[in-house]
Amino acid sequence: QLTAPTATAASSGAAATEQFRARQRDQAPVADTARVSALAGELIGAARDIIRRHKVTYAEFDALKAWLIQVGEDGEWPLFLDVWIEQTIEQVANENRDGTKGSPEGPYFVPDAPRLPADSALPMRESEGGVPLVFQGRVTSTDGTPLPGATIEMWQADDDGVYSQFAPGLPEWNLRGTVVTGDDGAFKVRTVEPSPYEIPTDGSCGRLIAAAGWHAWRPAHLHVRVSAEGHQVLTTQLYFKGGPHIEDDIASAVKPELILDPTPVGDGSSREVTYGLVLDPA
Ligand code: MBD
Ligand code: FE
Repeated sequence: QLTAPTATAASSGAAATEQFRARQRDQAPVADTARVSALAGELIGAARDIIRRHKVTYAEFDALKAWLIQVGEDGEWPLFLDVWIEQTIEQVANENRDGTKGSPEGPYFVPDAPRLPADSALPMRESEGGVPLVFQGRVTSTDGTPLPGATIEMWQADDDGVYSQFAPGLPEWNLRGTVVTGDDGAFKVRTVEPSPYEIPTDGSCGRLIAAAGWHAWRPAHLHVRVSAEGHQVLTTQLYFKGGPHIEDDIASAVKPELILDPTPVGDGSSREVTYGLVLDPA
């Protein structure tokens, strides 16, 4: 196990904010005036209701202002929104799909990870920590048709619970890759089991968690973003049966269908799991 310098809230937040901005830059506005008025109006109305119901004081209003300002300064808006809000956006976006269930993308996706053949290891360090894991299966359409040439973009935390490009001292593409499925839609990826993820305790999200007396943890998870011609992109996460915080994810994103139950291989020092990824036609 390698020891990396720890990620500060401000450094991982700045990287997440920059990643988001880079991908958002060319997006057209999505809402018309009437919809902006309805959404912003109801949001403001909901805040006013909370103030009345709880008799929010000036001291609390000022604490909120100071906190909101600091979230931006820490670059933690992507983290805050993806931890507490994205699960509901995902539910609404995917409510009519029949394929594999979705789960939030989160703040740590980076496009264009190295392309890898169907039977591959994710890029990792020579002495990468964590239990070695073989993650294998097939990408199919909802009617069962195998999807060769599909891409599975994978990213995950390492054994220290941190993501490359968002924590210092890691190779750029560590535990990130774009796996291309074979003729029969099959893939077989060698990686390591990630550790649970802790929201940085030294930033604004951490201060909220401490002030509210919550815990800061997400259960261990693998991220996948699966694309194939003629199909809707699937963004989801796969979790590990029985792992810490599988029942009390701070991001409320675990679904029973997304829980892996890997079996020990050989002397039990590594594990493997087979899981099918099913895409809805476009
Ligand atoms: C993560 O690693 C993550 O996957 C989500 C959804 C939110 C915060 C951190
Ligand atoms: Fe994550």
